[in-house]
Amino acid sequence: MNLIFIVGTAASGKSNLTAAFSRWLEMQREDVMSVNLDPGAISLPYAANVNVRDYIKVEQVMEEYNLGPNGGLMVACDLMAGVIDNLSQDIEDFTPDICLVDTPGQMELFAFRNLGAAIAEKLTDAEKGLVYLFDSAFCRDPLNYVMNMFLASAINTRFQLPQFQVLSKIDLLKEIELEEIMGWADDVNLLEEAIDARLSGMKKEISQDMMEVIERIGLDFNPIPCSSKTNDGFNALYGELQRVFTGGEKFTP
Ligand SMILES: Nc1nc2c(ncn2[C@@H]2O[C@H](COP(=O)(O)OP(=O)(O)OP(=O)(O)O)[C@@H](O)[C@H]2O)c(=O)[nH]1
Ligand SMILES: [Mg+2]
Repeated sequence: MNLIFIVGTAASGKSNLTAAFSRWLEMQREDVMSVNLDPGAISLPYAANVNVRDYIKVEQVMEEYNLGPNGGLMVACDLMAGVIDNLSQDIEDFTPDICLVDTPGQMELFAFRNLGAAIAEKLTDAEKGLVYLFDSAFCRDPLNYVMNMFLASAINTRFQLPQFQVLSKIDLLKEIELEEIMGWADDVNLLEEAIDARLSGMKKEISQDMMEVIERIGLDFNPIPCSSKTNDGFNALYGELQRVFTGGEKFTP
């Protein structure tokens, strides 16, 4: 079994990717299941086979501890540590060949505290990977693109898993915008030129400094352009997952 965590900033398209890509994988006759690890996801665009909300619901935590939405989500995420065994058992009951794991909306709660990496380690013994979403809605601006590279690098440092980058929601981009962003991914000089031409002052300096740090971390950036509305890019994402995990074979023989 392979377990793929879907991670990204708030509203970057994690849940919709989990929904659309798992449906798409089913059509490729893969034995796929979806797991929701977001205790705050009151409605989901897919029927989760395993759901943390069977054990912890953010609205109950808010009421019980008298907290607002963010405090509630923080405590709910902390409580998740106590139900990992239940979730592991639930996943084991299904034993699919590939398992997509949707993660909490507030990425920092999951990824930048010990919780995320601990869950990733303890949830199953399966081989794991991570998809990091670059939200197209923000990536037109080179500063935001660089910030996403930085976050992706931080996630990589934290989780130490094979990591795939996806540029999400590409149906929202004009052809020319998509070409420009993919150009930045192909050739760092083009990104540096865009930073130089389109940013000024602090924004420019920060982008340049972050680029240096990102280069030092050395993560490879080839975001796969995808859309959960049109299923664009799913074939390429599937190909990359297969290349890394199965040597190019299907997950379900
Ligand atoms: N056009 C378009 N919209 C998308 C796509 N994927 C997600 N969205 C929209 O983006 C918003 C957020 O999508 P979600 O899938 O809920 O994102 P998320 O990362 O799970 O969000 P949180 O869990 O709340 O952080 C919703 O309004 C979706 O309809 C896409 O591929 N194309
Ligand atoms: Mg979500």
